[in-house]
Amino acid sequence: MALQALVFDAYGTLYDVHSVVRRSEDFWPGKGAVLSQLWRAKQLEYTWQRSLMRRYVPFSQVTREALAYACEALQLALDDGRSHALMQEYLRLATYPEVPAALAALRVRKAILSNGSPDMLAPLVAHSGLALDAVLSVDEVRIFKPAPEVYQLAVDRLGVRKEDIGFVSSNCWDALGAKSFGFRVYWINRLKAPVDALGFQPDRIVQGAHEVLL
Ligand code: LAC
Repeated sequence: MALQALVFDAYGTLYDVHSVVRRSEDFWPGKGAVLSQLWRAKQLEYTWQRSLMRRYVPFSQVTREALAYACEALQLALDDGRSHALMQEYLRLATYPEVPAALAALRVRKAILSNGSPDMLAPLVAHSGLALDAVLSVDEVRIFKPAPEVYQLAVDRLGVRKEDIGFVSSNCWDALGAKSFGFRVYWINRLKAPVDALGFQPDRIVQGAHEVLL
């Protein structure tokens, strides 16, 4: 029953991608929340489309291109300066409030496994001060979650059997991708959403990182 390692998704799970709203509001008052939602939705869509097309590019490029799309769709004027400023926000996203203490209290090996590219993850993790044993990026396998190759990367790099890894994500599609692969899965359901209809169920549904392993 005891898990040998916990592997966390980054964006949306440990780090709040909607931290970008405040900076967006400076540029386009009243539009920050809608921009943030569309930006995130397109960012994820592009990862899935690129994975199916076998046209991997790093998440930093995906994120920048999704921002450009979202601004065009919402008719918000984006120049290089604003694009750069918003991309910089991604390097210092806030952690969800319970995350730092929750991770510190978990006495097991902890890693991040993220779609994020190393150029985004390294400054983000450093800025947040979270203590992790490994930060793993899909960049090594050049395909995005929920491709099984990505979850296998955690098995290979941590040297732990998949049955002994607990995977934690707030993104239901990611949680179920991890379950399909064979991890023991905690879905952090902060928004009280229904489970995606993909033929799998998370092992545990929790409200925040502080409920993992309880
Ligand atoms: C990640 C995305 C899925 O961090 O949020 O991998």
